[in-house]
Amino acid sequence: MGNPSKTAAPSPDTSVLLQSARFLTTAAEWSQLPRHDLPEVAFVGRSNAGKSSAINVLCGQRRLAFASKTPGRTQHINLFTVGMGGLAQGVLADLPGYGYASVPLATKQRWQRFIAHYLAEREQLVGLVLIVDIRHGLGALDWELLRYFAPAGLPVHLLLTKADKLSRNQQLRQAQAVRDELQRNAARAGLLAGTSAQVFSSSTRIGLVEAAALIEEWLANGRAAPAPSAPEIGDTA
Ligand SMILES: Nc1nc2c(ncn2[C@@H]2O[C@H](COP(=O)(O)OP(=O)(O)OP(=O)(O)O)[C@@H](O)[C@H]2O)c(=O)[nH]1
Ligand SMILES: [Mg+2]
Repeated sequence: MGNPSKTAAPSPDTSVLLQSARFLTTAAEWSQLPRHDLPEVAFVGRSNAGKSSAINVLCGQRRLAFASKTPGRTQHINLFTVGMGGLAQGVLADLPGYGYASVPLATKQRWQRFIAHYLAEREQLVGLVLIVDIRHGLGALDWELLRYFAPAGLPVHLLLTKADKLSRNQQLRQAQAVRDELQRNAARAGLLAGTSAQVFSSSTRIGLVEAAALIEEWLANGRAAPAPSAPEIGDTA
């Protein structure tokens, strides 16, 4: 399997803002996270789901986030700034993946605490991008993470990635199944600020334009007051 990040050249089909992404810093624990007052969007998902590859392709850069065949590669929260004309306008955060069996238990528990703390307490967050392998759908650990995040009262967007592994019909079927699952379970998990899901591939760039536009919109709108509205299911296929 090729590394899609190696083929992702800068491209006009992603947003100009995201293309300006630059490495900011890396944090192994809460105290190392930079303080800033910019809107921040976090990328989370199971180990090896394709988070770093998605960040690379969304930012039109080959090696911004470190993508790897070795699961558990991203062991810190890596942060990137985006902004035009030298002015930082937002931050993207690449989180360590969860669910990788071969990580020692103590390490796993440390990451888990860090991720949970980050999701619940990071004031700069404006939205969460959850990366899910379209072939597997949402798993128990994804739902656990969503429950940690729910009190933040912020929107969640799912990138159903590695869609290049499925036929178009299978992609649409899987996307519908995941949207149905979100509709059934989001409110029970406490997610009241909106959930949406779309088909995506870092290899073939399926869904790139829609995903980049949504993230850019989140960054542009900044931190909104938590929405008291009923859950709403997007259908950006
Ligand atoms: N075919 C295909 N492979 C992909 C896609 N996205 C990622 N991959 C591959 O999946 C593997 C993991 O990708 P990463 O982006 O490193 O995944 P990650 O979620 O950041 O992984 P950790 O940081 O270890 O949690 C790599 O071998 C990638 O080349 C995709 O859209 N299609
Ligand atoms: Mg990674």
